[in-house]
Amino acid sequence: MNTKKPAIWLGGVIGLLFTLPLMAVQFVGFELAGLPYLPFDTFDFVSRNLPGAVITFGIDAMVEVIIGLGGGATLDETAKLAEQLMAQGIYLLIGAAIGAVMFAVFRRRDDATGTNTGVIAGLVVAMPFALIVATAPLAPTSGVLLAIVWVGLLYVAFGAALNWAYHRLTVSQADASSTPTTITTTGVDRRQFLVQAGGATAVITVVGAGLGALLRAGDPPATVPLNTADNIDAADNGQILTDGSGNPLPNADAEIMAVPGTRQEYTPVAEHYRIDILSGRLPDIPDDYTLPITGLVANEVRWTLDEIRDMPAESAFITMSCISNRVAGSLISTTKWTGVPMQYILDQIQPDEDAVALKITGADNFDEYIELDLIRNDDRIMLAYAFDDEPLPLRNGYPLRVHIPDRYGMKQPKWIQSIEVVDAWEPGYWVRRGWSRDAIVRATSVIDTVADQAAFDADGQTLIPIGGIAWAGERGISRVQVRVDDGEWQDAQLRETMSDRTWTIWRYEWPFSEGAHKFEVVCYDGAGEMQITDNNPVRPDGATGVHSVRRTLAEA
Ligand SMILES: Nc1nc2c(c(=O)[nH]1)N[C@H]1C(S)=C(S)[C@@H](COP(=O)(O)O)O[C@H]1N2
Ligand SMILES: [Mo]
Repeated sequence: MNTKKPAIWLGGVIGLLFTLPLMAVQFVGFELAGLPYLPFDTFDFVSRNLPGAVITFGIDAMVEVIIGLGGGATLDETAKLAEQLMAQGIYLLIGAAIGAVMFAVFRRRDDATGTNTGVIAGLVVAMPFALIVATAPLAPTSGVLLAIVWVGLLYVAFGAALNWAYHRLTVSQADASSTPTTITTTGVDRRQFLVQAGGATAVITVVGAGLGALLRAGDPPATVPLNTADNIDAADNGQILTDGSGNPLPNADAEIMAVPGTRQEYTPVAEHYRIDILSGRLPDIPDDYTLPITGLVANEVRWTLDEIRDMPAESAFITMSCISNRVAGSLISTTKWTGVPMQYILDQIQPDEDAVALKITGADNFDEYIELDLIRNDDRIMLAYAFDDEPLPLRNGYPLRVHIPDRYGMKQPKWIQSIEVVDAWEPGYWVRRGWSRDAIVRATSVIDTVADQAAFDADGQTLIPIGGIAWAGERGISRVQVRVDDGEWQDAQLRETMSDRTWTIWRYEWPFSEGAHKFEVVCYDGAGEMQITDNNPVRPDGATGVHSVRRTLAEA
């Protein structure tokens, strides 16, 4: 008998198609039993092992697309979404590639019974995924063994399904002289089969994704908003004036007020930006968490959280930014941090003579090194356990994280699992991927609002308040200037800051004129140095450039 074997590209189509329900089933297992969701694990694996630039480029491109589509989410939510979409897209493409390769194999090993080839192919494909699961920075909550068995079963089913499809797609050539012995279909049946397979796939995918989403909806929210409407004082232009415990913020009665529409000077904790290397899941921190500090020390310790909370504590109002924050981006936030000074920790553990740095490792295997000399020279560096007087939210690093003034977030490890005292500084997670070695923050200024709705009359002219933030890390802000339509730079008024480690809220009252306008802002740090006005991308040292806003304004 003469049969026409299905083309390899058909394997790609079927592989892609069948990967959808495979993902849906994984999603249900993920939500129900903490089994792996391979798109995220695979993506995390790839991004760990690929040069950082490739992934960053991909995510940046996705972020542009999502922002272009008009998502109202903040940039970090958008970035997470982009990451997750990319992860699933990549997994689908891998599925297509697997399908094509399997069809190529089936074409060569053309056995009539078939199923065994599919099962074996599935087992082979499962192996690299099992490796990814076994080496994932966050072990699946189901346990690694169960996870690997699950992945094996899924890919056996996948291989068998592909093999079955392969045989359904095998078309017998019109050959009157022989009786078909294999399952044969005609071209019309083939099309029908693809449509049916597509339909069945869609149903399983939708049901699975729906079920997974339902299970997820039952989870408690990751964070509870602490600053609610009752501590927002309308008289202060919608700004929060108290911390989470209801105490007035240090600058609550500052004379200069934020312009309406300026971001919250004190970020509600639930809105604090979040950036980390995990695309899917947050780490599980055990109830009986302890922090081991080991290595080149006289006193190795293993502290409970209660022991750490009983140590001499310090609180500070702190602005932190991600090095990936673009000019005017939302990856920058301010809250009150509480923790134990790292100098106190050093006193307790007594580093050896030849000790040089702390190697800090997170529950996600993120690592970062801090030189002991840096700690000895700066009593503000802290091992933090609270944001806004509450334990750190899990997304922001519960139970412990580090604060280092004047450095971007990449230097402030979250979810600290262990600290090792070592005899050499080494590049940490992001530094190894080509980002700044020291990650010193760069001065930045942003226009948050041109508040035409808050226009007012003074001395016979209409003034429109313009406002925003400026930040230069520990150097502070000495001056902010605004210019309109390439005119003269004009000094803005600076609101007193919450501390010498927070951003500065500024305001400028602009004499209104009708029409289309361009507004620009620059800042100067405490030493009088102007921010870098050239445009630099976020990578490798943090973004710079002048923020400008265009608005067309009409007489009220
Ligand atoms: N364990 C761990 N710590 C981490 C990271 C991470 O991926 N894992 N990301 C760093 C980066 S790049 C930033 S900007 C800050 C963000 O902290 P946040 O999510 O609380 O805003 O955490 C830092 N600490
Ligand atoms: Mo970051």
